[in-house]
Amino acid sequence: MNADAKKKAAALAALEYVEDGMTVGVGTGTTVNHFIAALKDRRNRIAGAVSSSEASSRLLREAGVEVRSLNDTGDLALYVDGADESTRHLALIKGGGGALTREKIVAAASRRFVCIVDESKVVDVLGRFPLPVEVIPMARSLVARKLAAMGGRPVLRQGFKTDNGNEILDVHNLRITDPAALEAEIGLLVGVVEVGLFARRGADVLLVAGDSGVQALKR
Ligand code: A5P
Repeated sequence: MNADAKKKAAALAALEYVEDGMTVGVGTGTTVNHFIAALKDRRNRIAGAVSSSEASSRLLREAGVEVRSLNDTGDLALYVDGADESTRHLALIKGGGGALTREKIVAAASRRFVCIVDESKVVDVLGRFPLPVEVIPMARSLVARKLAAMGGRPVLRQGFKTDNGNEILDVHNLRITDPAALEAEIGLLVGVVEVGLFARRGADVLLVAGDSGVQALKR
């Protein structure tokens, strides 16, 4: 099975968590795009979706799924999203697609976070994937210096603006042995909007697709 087929298998396995009448939190990325495509057949059985990005909103609307505002829905029963890396303890790096802030908001508002990945994303220690940090543009250099002082090598994502009009620093060379502590430390830097570590509120279920099928890891 190639990587995309594994992503699709993980996405289809997440359908099991979708119940009739739900408003589903929907993430961003190539794995979630398979989930959105599969939601098309369920569009008349769910109340709609809260989306974590303009890109996913567009795809949801094309699939006939109503995109709702989180301010109107209140808490969500379910959030489905991918990740760039996950530990077996379900701490994640996200934000490769730049949607980390809205993703973290939807995750915080959801009672169950089902994360869908292919097996290549599961790691022992987070940090091989550069850690995305969304910053207010005027604070970019200030935050970059602080991240460098923490031992990282921040690189500005060239030509990229988030849906919130901000910039992304991708931080290389981190070996993240305490994800919750680093999430808190970076989150407190002035000028940081969000950091793509999802450890304090990690996934509740990790659906990992490999050659032999989809395995569910639970928190
Ligand atoms: C988007 O900002 C990210 O958090 C994605 O969820 C993550 O990058 C996974 O993307 P893929 O499913 O495309 O690998």
